[in-house]
Amino acid sequence: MRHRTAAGLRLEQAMNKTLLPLVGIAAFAIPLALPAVASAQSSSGGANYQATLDPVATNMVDGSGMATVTLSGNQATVSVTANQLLDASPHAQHIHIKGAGECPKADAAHDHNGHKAISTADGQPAYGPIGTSLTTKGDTSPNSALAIDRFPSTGSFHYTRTMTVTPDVAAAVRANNAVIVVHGIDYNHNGKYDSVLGASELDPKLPQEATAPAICGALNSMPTGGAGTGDGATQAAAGGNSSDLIATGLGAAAVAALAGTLILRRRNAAAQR
Ligand SMILES: [Cu+2]
Repeated sequence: MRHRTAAGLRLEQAMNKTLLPLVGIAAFAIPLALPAVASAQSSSGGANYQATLDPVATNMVDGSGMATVTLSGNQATVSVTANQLLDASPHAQHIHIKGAGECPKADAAHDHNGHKAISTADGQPAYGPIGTSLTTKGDTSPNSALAIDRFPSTGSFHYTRTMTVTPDVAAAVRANNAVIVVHGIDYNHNGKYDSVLGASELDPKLPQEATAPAICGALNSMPTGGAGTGDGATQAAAGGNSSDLIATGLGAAAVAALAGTLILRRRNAAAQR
């Protein structure tokens, strides 16, 4: 019988850790009154940026949304409102930077399993790689790009979170070169992520629909004292609706299955590091 190596032990510990999010997802089925995601805080003194989130061309999205960022130093309060995306399905969302600072146009589409669509990779020349993962809790780095158990999982949601972003993300926002992208589409409108577009290039175990960009908008600075986003009233309203983030137990099993494959992917990714 072999002794456990230190590396083997670490892997075991890592695997145990990755099981925990599944427990959390099971809890989604229970309508808990969770505290608001956003803590009450004043955003006075920060610079405001706003993006209108429009459907990504060719991806058969009916939804829409709005995002605001209030930036003070490297502290960002990010709010995302999304409407009419695929319900009961996780929607990864990020601040993308270092691209062209815009959303992909129809000519970015490629053939995916016989259908013209824009995958996350197809959109990268336009919006660039991930700078910040807009998770509901925990890590916000690109490592959490597909941390599906920590993203909104309803078709319509209000998200607000204050986080510290990296200096390059803060710089990109100030340079109007940052883009908000919410992912997860239902290309064939059958009510679920499936393989109509084949597999995601981010992870062949995931359907392309789960990771393709759904709505997108470039952040642009707003005049000080402009539309009034990011003020106390808006914050409170967004926080009050934050139960949308964890609302609905519908499809919890599907989410758990998806999260399982994502966890596998993360485990594999970790093993490759
Ligand atoms: Cu993204």
